[in-house]
Amino acid sequence: KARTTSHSYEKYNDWETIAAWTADIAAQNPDLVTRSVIGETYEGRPMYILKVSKAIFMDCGFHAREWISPAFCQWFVKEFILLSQDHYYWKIQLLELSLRFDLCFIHQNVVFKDRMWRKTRSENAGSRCRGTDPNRNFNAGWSLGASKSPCDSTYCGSAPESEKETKALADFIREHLSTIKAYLTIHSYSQLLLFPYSYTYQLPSNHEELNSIAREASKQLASLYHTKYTYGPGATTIYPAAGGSDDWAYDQGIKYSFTFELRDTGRYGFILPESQIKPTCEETVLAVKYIANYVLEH
Ligand code: ING
Ligand code: ZN
Repeated sequence: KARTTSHSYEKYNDWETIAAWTADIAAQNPDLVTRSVIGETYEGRPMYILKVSKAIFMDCGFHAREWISPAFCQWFVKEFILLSQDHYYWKIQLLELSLRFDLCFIHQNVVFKDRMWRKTRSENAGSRCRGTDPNRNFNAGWSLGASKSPCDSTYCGSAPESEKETKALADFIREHLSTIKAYLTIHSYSQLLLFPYSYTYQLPSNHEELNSIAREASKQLASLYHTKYTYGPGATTIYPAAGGSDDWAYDQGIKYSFTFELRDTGRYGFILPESQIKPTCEETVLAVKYIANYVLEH
């Protein structure tokens, strides 16, 4: 019997609570969920993967201040478990849907000292400033137009994969390339659905397909609360930026690679009230389900 414990899915849980939850949810649903560790953060916290199945890889919590992102991963796992009880409804999806969720909580304890912290926590040689932007640290046009100053919030790091966190994630994806069909990375905020490229204005070979998937996923998302998403290649839709994980995953051969920027568009920004966790997660589930089903059918 599937169980989702007494966890609070409509709160911003701290790292310890989320870590304990990953253990509980796996222990209580051994036929549905497996937990493993892919590495640890600079400050020594384990990086957990919850494997629900295997064709889609989704990560949450890249950036510390984007609290809605881990909240969404928790919600999605709960939803998956609850819906899996209804075998009739999920018959097709359950048989075929294989999802990997990386719950990659990079440094959430810091969050309580500096709510707007974005980067990793590593020390930078010769600088008083800490941290590298994990989403500028992948080997995808690395350092092109990115900040080379350790004090900036988008510092690209001393080398591609210089950070333990990005190295662990990249290693995991490289090892599982043959099974991962889609890569989804959850950020906030701005209500955008982005796809490659961000490091160049060139369009990927399946641009039209990615564009139509994003169009339909945005439509599904809006069907619940009319939340309006903008979609398109990162470089022209948000800003040119090198070293992002979605571009890197795409260039590794994962042809369905998307970055979500969840609610809102700036009224609350990173400080999205807890009252918005439920609607944000409900609508985003629709878009992720659409992408998952599309990918599994192609
Ligand atoms: N936005 C992303 C960032 O890292 C992004 C946007 C996506 C950049 C993909 C590069 C590649 O800046 C947030 N909110 O972090
Ligand atoms: Zn982010």
